Amino acid sequence: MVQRPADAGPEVVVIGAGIVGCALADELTARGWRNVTVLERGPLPTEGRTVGSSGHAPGLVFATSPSRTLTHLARYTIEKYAALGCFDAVGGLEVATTRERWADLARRAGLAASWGVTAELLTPEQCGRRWPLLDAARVLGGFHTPGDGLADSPLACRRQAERAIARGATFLGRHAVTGVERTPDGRRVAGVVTDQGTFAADVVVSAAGFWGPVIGALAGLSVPLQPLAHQYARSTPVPGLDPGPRLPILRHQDRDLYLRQHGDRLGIGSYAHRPMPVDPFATPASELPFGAEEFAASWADAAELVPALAEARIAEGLDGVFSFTPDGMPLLGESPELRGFWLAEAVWVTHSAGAARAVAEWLVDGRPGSDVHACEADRFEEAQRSPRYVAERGAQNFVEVYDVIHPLDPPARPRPLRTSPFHTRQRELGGYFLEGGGWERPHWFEANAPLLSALEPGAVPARGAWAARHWSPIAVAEARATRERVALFDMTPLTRLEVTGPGALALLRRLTTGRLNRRTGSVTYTLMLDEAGGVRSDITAARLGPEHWQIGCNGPRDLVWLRRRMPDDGSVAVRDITAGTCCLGVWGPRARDLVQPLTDEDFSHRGFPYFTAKRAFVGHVPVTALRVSYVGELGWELYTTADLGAALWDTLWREAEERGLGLVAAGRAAFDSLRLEKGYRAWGRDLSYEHDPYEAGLGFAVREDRAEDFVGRAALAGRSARTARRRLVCLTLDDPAAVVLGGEPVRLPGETAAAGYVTSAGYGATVGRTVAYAWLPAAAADPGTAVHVEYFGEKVPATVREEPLVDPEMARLRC
Ligand code: FAD
Ligand code: THG
Repeated sequence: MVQRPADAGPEVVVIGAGIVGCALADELTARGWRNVTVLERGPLPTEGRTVGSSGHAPGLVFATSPSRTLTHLARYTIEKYAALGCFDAVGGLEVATTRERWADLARRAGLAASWGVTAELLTPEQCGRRWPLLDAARVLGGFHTPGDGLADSPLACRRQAERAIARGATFLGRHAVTGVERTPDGRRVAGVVTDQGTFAADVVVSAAGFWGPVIGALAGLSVPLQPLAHQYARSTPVPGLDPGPRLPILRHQDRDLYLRQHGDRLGIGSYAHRPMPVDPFATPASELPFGAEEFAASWADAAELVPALAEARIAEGLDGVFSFTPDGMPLLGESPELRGFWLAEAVWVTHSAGAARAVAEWLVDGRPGSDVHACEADRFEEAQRSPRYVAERGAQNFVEVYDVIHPLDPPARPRPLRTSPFHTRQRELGGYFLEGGGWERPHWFEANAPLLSALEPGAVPARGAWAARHWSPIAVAEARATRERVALFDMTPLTRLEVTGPGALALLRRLTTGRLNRRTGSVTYTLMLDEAGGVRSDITAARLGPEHWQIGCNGPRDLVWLRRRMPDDGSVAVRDITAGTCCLGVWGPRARDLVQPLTDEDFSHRGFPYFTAKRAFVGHVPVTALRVSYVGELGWELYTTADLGAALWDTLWREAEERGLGLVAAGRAAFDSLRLEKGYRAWGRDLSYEHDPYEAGLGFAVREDRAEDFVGRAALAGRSARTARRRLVCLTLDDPAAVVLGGEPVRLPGETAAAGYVTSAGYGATVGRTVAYAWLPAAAADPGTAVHVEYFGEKVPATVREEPLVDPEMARLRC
C-alpha cells in the first residue's frame, strides 16, 4: 500500500467507483482527508469506462421533489456538476395530460418555490414552443424548471475521480471486494478483503450501488434496497428533430415516461412496465438484455405525445438496473450494526454530489451539514427490514415512481403489518387506517359520525378533493370531544426505550439539555442535541426508579443515537420496549373522572402532579401512567404490556359508559390538529438537526445554567431566541374555510420569492380555522404579520399568531 501522512484523516476505503463513490472521494479529499482508497472491481472512470448503473444513466436531473432534502441534494449536484463542466442546463418540462396531473403540477410549483427552485407553469402553447415536436393539443399545461437538465454521468465520475486523485486519493480498478473484516471484538470494521489483497481501514463506505446488499452480506448486515430493471431506449433519427437548440428534458408522467434528446435522436425511459426485480447476488452486470416487447406500449405512448416518433423506430435499448428502497429515499450513514461501516447507496445521479457531500461532512465533522434525516440508514423499524418487505416496497415504489402521491397515501402492501392490541376494537369502531413506521394507525372512527350533528352548523368547512383525501369532518368532532369531554388515543406506535443501570443517569444527562437529576417519578421534556447544537430529538424522560428510565422517542433512530454513545463498560442498558408494550392516551377534562374510580392510587392533581409518573392498577391492568399530554388536555398516557392492552381498553370503555362520560376513540387526524393548536412540535416534520432549539421555539427546554456539561451546549453559547435569524412560527389562515397541508411556500406581501415554507398544518377544531407552522425569517416572525401561503397556485392569506393558540396559561393541564 502507498505510504501516506497520518495526519490526513483516517484510513477510508470506498467500495465502488460509480458516481457516488467518485463524488465521495472528491468531497472527502476536499475536506483534507487524504487516506482515501476507492476500490472498483471493474475498470475505472479515469480509463474512460463506467460499468455500474452510472454508466447507463441518461442523466436527467429534475430537482423538484416533495422532499425538501432530495431537492437540496439535487440543487448542490447541479451546481457542482455545472462547475465541473458536466451539466447541461437544458431545463426541465413536466407535462400534464390529465386534470389530476395538471393540479399536481400547480402543487409542484409550490414545492419548487418552497425549496428555492426556479419554476413556472406553462400553457400548452408555451409547452409546444419549448418542445416543438410535442403534440401540444394533448397537454393541459406544463411545469418548467429552467435550472434542471442533463448530467453527463460518466464524465462526472471521471472529473471527480481525477480531482480526488490529484489531492492524494487512490483509485484501484479491477479490485473486487470479497470480504469485510472486523476488529477482534466484532464491533468495528477493520478493513476489506479483495481479490488483490487486504486493505486495512478505519472507515469503509459501501458505494456499490445496487450491489449494496452483496457488500452488506459480506459484512453480515442487511441493506434494505431492492434492485429493479428499468427500460431505456434510443430512437433512430427523428424527422424534424433539430440537433441545434437542445430540448429540455421532458417528463410525461401520466404514461410513466421521460424523454431526452441525443442529437438527432430521442431517448425514452419508461417506468410503465411491470416491476422486474433483480437479484444482486446473481447479477454481475448492471444491464440486462432489452425486453423489446415490454417496451412496445411505452413507445406507442411516447409516439402519441411526440408524433414524429411514428417515423422513427427503436435503435437500441437496455434494461438497466438500479436501487429502490422501502420509502424511496437513499440509504446514507453509518450502519447501526457495525461501527465504521457506512452506506452511500440507492442514490440517483440527480442526488449524487449532494448525498456524497452530506456523507463526507458527516464523516469529517461528525454530522451532515444539512438535514438528511429522511435518508439515514437507521430509519427503518426491524419489521421493515425483512427481505420480503424490502422487495415488496421496492417494487411498489417502482410502480409509483411517477404517480400523483398524496402525502398521506399509505403503501398498498404489506398491510396490515404492525397492529396494536387495540386494533380489533378500532376496527369495530370503523377506524380509517393509514400507515406509519409499519403500524396501522387509525385517523378517525366512522362510529363517531353521529357526533357531527351535535356541532354547530358550519363548524366543519367543506374542503377540496385533494385536502379531503384521507380526511373526514369526523376528526373535527373527535377533537372537540377531546377538548370538551374525554378521548382515547392509541399511542402504541410511539417509540419507547428503557434505559437502565448505574450509568443511566450520567448518560442521559450528558446527552440531553434538561435537568434530569430529579426524584423517581419525575418526567422531563428534554432535547437531545448534536455537537453543533442541532436538535436530534425531543423526548420525554420518565424516571421510574433510581436507575430506570422510560424514554418517549421519535423513532428507532433515537435508539441508535443512544446506543452509539453509551459507555461499553456495561453500566447502561438501552432496550426498545415498543413492540411488547402498548399505550393509550386518556385525555380531556373528564379524564380524571374516568380513571380515578378504576384505581386505588391517588390521581388527583396534588397526588399525581403534571409531568410525573406512577405505577398503578387500572382495573385489573398494571400500568405505568405518565401525566403528559401531547394534545394539551388533562390526562395520562397509560402504558401496559401488549397482552393486557385489550383489557385496558375495555376497562376504560365500560367505566365511561357506566358513568356517561361521553368517551370517544379519537384518531391521528384529531391528535395532530390538537397538538398544533397547543403549539407542540413534531420532530422530523417541523424541525430537525438543521435547527437549534431557539429557532424552533424550544429554548425553554435548554437548561443553560445546568452544572454539568451536555452535548451541544458549547455550540449554543451566545445563541438565544433573540439571536435566531429564522423562526418556527404559528400561522392561522384568515379564511376559516381555507386549507393547507404542509410543504407550501409562504410569501411576504409584495415579494415573489418565498420567505419560508409550511412544515405541518391541520384544521384547528377549537380555533375554527387551519393552523399551520412555518419557517420564516425572524423579521417576519412577529405576531400580526400578514403573509400568504400558496396552495395549488392560489394565494391564501394568513397571519402570524402568538402561540400557543389554545391554553397558553396551561390551565387545562395543571388542574
Ligand atoms: P453504480 O454506478 O452502480 O456504482 C457502483 C460500483 O460499485 C460499480 O462500478 C460496481 O462495479 C462497483 N462494485 C460493486 N460491487 C463491488 C465489489 N464487490 N468490489 C468492488 N466494486 C464493486 N438517475 C438519475 O438521476 N437520472 C436518470 O436519468 C437516471 N436514469 C437511469 C436510467 C437507467 C437505465 C438506469 C439503470 C439508472 C438510471 N438512473 C438515473 C439511476 C442512476 O444511474 C443510479 O442511481 C446511480 O448511477 C447509482 O450510482 P452508484 O455510484 O450508487 O452505483
Ligand atoms: N409522549 C411521550 N413521549 C414523546 C411524545 C409524547 N416523545 C416524543 C414526542 N412526543 C415529544 N414531543 C412532545 C412535545 C411536547 C410535550 C411532550 C412531548 C409537552 N410539552 C410541555 C410544554 O411544552 O408545555 C412540556 C412542559 C414541561 O417541560 O414541563 O408536553 O407525546 N411520552
